[in-house]
Amino acid sequence: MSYISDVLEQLNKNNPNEPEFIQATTEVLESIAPVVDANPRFQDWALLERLVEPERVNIFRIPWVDDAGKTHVNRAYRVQFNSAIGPYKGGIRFHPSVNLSIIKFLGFEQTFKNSLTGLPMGGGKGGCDFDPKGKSDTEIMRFCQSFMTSLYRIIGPRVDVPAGDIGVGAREVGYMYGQYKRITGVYEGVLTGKGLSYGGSLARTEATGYGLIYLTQEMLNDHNDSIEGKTIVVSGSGNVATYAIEKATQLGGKCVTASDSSGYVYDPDGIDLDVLKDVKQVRRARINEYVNARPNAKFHAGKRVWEVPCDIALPCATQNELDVNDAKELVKNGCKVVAEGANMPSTLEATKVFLENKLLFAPGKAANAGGVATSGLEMTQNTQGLSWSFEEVDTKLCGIMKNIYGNMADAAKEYNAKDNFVVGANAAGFLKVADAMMAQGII
Ligand code: NDP
Ligand code: 2IT
Repeated sequence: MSYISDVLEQLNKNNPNEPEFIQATTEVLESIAPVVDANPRFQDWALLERLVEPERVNIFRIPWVDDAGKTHVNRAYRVQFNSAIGPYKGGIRFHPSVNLSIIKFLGFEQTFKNSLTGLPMGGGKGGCDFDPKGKSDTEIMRFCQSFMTSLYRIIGPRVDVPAGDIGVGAREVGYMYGQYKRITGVYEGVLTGKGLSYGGSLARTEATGYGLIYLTQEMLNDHNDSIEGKTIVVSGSGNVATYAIEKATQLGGKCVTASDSSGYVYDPDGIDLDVLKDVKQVRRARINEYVNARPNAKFHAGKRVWEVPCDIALPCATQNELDVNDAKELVKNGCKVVAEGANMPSTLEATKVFLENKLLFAPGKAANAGGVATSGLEMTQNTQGLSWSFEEVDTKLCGIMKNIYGNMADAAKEYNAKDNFVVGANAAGFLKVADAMMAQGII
């Protein structure tokens, strides 16, 4: 443990203004103590020191001109965190809160998540402090083109393969892909999450949300239970939340909430997906508009969903959206299962509350790995010049999520922490990366 504390101490000194990055690294390092203790060579070869230092951090400016002719400059990042087991792979986020700490934490998490999928993908993440809200379609396009004009020289299908994340969906990926192709003159699978007409994979849109529910169902089955008949509280109303609600509803669960940064809606009859998709995907409107079409539903301005009693909670919006008080309230109201669709939505203290109270808690790097796993399947289809059917991709996705659950449950048992899936996911994800890094020497 003293090796781990020393690394954490140095990490805190080296990254004083990066709270999210410190949070993510602390959670992982503290939970893998038994694995590290069993392998003294890791310390001899400074494995942990190398693991917490990104291989490369790129920071670049994005100038763009709005519809009124005014020039703006945003700051963008691409953190190429770890390429031990494959090319860098991970999404791009457009949100005003984006900074180096957030992109580093996401890249670090991505490294372990990608390892857990069993596919050969390293970890990376990118983003920009650009706010897409209220921008016209042509502004979004010009911004994406400018972003790619700076990004293209550091990415490639065997180098670094970006995808979507908060604020980046099919529309943005399309504009970025077009600009990459225009600059390089090469038609290749450099991005995932592409449209179906130009190399995208069926089921990639649904994959993160569906995968979250497949893993949750597997975890419940393993404990002689299921999603059927459960009341489910979901935060967010973007890509992950929408398809989590869709699959959970198909499996007989009742999802009663959806939210965005303005508040949440509670629908006692279960969220109506047609209405949610119309508000969020078609009209790109605020969540309060949901209640216009659903008279029994209520909008709660400025509130978070965790006050609503439920059996299962699915945080699917953003990091640190669920704090220690929210966790206590969920437990008090009888919640038994938490599965993270977002990346690091629970604070360290909230996670502790879940584990102490013996909830089934599936951490994001396992629970939301279905998105990047399906991105991996898109890469394979692009390389082979194939396009698989929805059922083929969905079946593979389901298999991957079951495997992830099995591997993290086994790892938890092996390290005497049965049903502690924080230990299980971190240990299982870490071991493959550590093995590859040790085999490749001190690089
Ligand atoms: P979207 O942009 O589609 O949706 C994001 C949702 O979260 C919106 O409802 C948004 O509300 C809300 N949100 C974002 N930031 C904040 C904030 N600071 N405070 C409150 N609400 C916020 O993103 P995704 O659904 O793709 O991503 C959601 C989460 O899932 C993220 O943590 C992402 O990293 C993670 N994830 C995504 C994957 C993917 O394939 N897309 C894969 C794995 C994980 P508003 O519109 O008001 O901002
Ligand atoms: O956080 C994530 O795993 C994603 N945003 C998806 C990454 C990807 O490469 O599909």
